[in-house]
Amino acid sequence: MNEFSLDDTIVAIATPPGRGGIGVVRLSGPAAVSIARTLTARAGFEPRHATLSHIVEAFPDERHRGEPDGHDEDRGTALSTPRAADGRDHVDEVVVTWFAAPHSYTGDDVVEISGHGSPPVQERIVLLAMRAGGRLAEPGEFTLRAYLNGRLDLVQAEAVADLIAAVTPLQARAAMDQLEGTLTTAIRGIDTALFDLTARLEASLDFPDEGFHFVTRDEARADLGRIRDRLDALARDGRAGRVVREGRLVVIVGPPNAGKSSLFNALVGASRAIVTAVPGTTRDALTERVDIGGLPITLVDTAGLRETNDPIEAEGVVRTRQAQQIAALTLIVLDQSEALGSEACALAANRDEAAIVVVNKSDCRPAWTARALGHRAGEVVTVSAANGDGLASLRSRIARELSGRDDWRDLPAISNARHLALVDDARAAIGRADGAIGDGASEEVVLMDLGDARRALEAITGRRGPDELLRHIFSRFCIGK
Ligand SMILES: Nc1nc2c(ncn2[C@@H]2O[C@H](COP(=O)(O)OP(=O)(O)OP(=O)(O)O)[C@@H](O)[C@H]2O)c(=O)[nH]1
Ligand SMILES: [Mg+2]
Repeated sequence: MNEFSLDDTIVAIATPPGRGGIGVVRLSGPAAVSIARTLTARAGFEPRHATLSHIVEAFPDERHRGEPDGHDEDRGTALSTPRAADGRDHVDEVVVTWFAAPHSYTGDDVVEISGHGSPPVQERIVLLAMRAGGRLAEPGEFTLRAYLNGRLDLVQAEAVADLIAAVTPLQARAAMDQLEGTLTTAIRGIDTALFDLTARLEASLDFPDEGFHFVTRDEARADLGRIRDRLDALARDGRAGRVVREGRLVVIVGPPNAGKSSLFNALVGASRAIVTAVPGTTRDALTERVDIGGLPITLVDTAGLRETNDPIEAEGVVRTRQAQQIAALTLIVLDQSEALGSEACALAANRDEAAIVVVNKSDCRPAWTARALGHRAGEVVTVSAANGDGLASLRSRIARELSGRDDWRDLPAISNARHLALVDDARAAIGRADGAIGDGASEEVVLMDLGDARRALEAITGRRGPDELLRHIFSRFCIGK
């Protein structure tokens, strides 16, 4: 990444690869406007005005080279090669917008060239911009510049990547919230409280005699308790936040013919898995991504669990067990229309914390009740995969089991594992500071712990993170962002 230089002008296609109604080439850096002038042969642009222009071909001969024989004689006719009044070829008709520094996404001069969404045309514009002095941007380099220019902090830059990567509306909302600074504000609030305590302890260092001069030990511990509460709340929020951001694996298990594949299809909303009345239909584990209560869930349908001599089915059962081991949550599907078999009883009895017993085929006459399993009625979820009854409750139950949340009116402020690890570091440092005050330690000792806590918080929003970390974070981005 050129040691994060801000001196050169970067260029990239900002719209997704492929064809589209429009395609945008973006330039950022000190030469952005002069490159745009060269590309369009215009004298200049007005900031924040859309200007209709043409991209003129700077190297017409080269452009025709490498095309199949026989096409060349068509070149030069008005139809195949549009020409400007000065006789130069037009590459594309575009709209150019200049966002003058510092009022742009990156904080540099930014020029956006909106042309037709045609890959060869877009690539040509990028190449011409490079010939005119631009350099091809690295992945995420526009956002990196926004960060280096102080337009975004690290949390916000990471939120940009999350927003682009979001697959559910809830993920997008949570990322947008962080982009707008919710987490940054929460962290700053905690840091301000820490700064206040630090300042009072530092002031008392100037006194020759020992003792907490500007804050009593009790007051200091009460302050730390309040700071710790705020960090604890963030850490709690983090559980739900991580599930929203990362998603989870949910595996459907149960005896043969219980309706696992029917339930899988109903949750996926498509007839993805084969359903038949023959027990042992599903052999391989099937996987689909679904949005369950806003959470990006990878749902796995598996082979029914039973003793079998069929080697294919036996391999299926092995795979079921493997999927169960890595899943965050298991749905144990049982058939209520048939008498309880030994497999069903064993599954329901051995269920651990991370499992929901789903009683299927509620549209049929029940052959048993939840009590027969040793469960209360409220512990199981009764559904009909055939007619959809109970699926809404099952969805909310899955979301609640995974995230610990019932509603998402308040979005989780924190969702990124890197941020959460640093919140934990800060909590540990606050714990040490509190212990030191309790043990009668001097201000110096307490101040060291407070310094550790502040550094951990600072690393979350990171006004200037280490280059390695920045490289890691920004390499997640696509080119052009
Ligand atoms: N009436 C009724 N029938 C259902 C329901 N769900 C599934 N079935 C039927 O039960 C049979 C088995 O369904 P599957 O979804 O293939 O069951 P499975 O658990 O995947 O079976 P295996 O893959 O063989 O382990 C089929 O005939 C389905 O039509 C339901 O809610 N109500
Ligand atoms: Mg099946």
